[in-house]
Amino acid sequence: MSVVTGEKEFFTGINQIKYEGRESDNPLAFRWYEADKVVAGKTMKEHLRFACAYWHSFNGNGADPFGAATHVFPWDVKSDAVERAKDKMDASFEFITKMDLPYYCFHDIDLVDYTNDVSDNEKRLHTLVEYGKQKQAESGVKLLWGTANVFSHSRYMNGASTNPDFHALAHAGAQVKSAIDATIALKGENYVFWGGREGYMSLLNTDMKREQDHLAKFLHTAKDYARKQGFKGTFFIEPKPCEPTKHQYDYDAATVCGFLQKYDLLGDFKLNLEVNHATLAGHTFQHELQVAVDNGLLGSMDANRGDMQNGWDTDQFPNDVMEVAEYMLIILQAGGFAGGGINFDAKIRRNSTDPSDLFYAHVGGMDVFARALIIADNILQKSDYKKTRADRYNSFDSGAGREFENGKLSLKDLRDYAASKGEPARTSGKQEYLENLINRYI
Ligand code: XLS
Ligand code: NI
Ligand code: NI
Repeated sequence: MSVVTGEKEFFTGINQIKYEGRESDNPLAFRWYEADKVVAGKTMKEHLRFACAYWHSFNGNGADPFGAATHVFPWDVKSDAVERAKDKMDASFEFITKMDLPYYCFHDIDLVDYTNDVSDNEKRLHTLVEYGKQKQAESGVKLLWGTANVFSHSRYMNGASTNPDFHALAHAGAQVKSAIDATIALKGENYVFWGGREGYMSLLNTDMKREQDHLAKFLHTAKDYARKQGFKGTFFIEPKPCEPTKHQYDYDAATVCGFLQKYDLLGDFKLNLEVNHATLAGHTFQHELQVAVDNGLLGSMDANRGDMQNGWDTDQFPNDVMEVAEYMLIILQAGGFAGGGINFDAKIRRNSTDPSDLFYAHVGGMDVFARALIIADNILQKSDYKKTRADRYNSFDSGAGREFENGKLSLKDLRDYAASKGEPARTSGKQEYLENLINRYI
């Protein structure tokens, strides 16, 4: 990959970020992420498949419900929307290539501002897609996934595909159609549905069954269109329990697995799991990963972290080595992502106002995952972690336990076994032992 700048360089004074190793004290260098280093049979780049989230990095301006923008972007000055969008794309490819990120992800309206004119929006997006093709060709950067933002516009205040007004649903269809077209044109490897408004604020005014039927019908309609256009990638559903709705239908991994099965969407759809969404649902991210793996649905992940002391989607950059090591243990044992990667759906803080802050954030996130990959690989290769867990179940490996697993024992057989064997021995779950084992490999 080579650094790609447009006519103007936006992140002046910051060069290509390189691997300098553990001893480096350069804050703009990797200490762990070495793209071509082979770990567990693949390079770090192939395992981790990092992506930059266009919306947080190049649109998110630091505004919050209590205050105006604090991030003033030099690419956001021209008055013409398309020219402004091209500057933003120049800045984004400059950043992505300087960071050595192999992928990016976007919503339709991240690339270029939309108006209320459907045909004009299609034209605008098409222009940026053509520009993006050139940028991708020059840099080698690829599109991990595209999506449509069908939650910000006021017409979606009652939902997009679950809106009680069919007219609003049709607008969501128009946006998803052109976002799918853009994703295909840019050789996007996957397409994401995050249903931010697909849920309810009050059950008093909501026909939940009808809305969920509409959501499923909409997903089928979109999938059929994309397949007809030749899209070969995977569709991902991104679960989140709430925010902005009180209750989002794609609540968590287990809920979405049931939904996909009920509505006959397995086969085309997998999961894009996000750390901060798991914690909002009252789960660890490890739990969400394991649910997806156990159902054969681990597609991709949005990397970030929440805040222990508050309860919303703060989307901070990941930095906890022990926790991320536990994610990587699950991901490695599962054989990696099905088509997806690690998208930094994370934003720098409102008061992080230096251009270098975006670099520090990604350096930290990439390093913590690279380090976690090495730790997880060491644990799997060198320790008795897997054996300790498997041994807990060894009473099912032979004899009556095995017969039970094979469906050969009746309830009466269980009773007779219990009666003849007396009390079971107490067997330790060894939780503290395993917790210490992770720390030992850090
Ligand atoms: C919001 C979601 C969103 C999706 C893409 O909470 O994480 O950013 O990833 O629409
Ligand atoms: Ni996300
Ligand atoms: Ni999120």
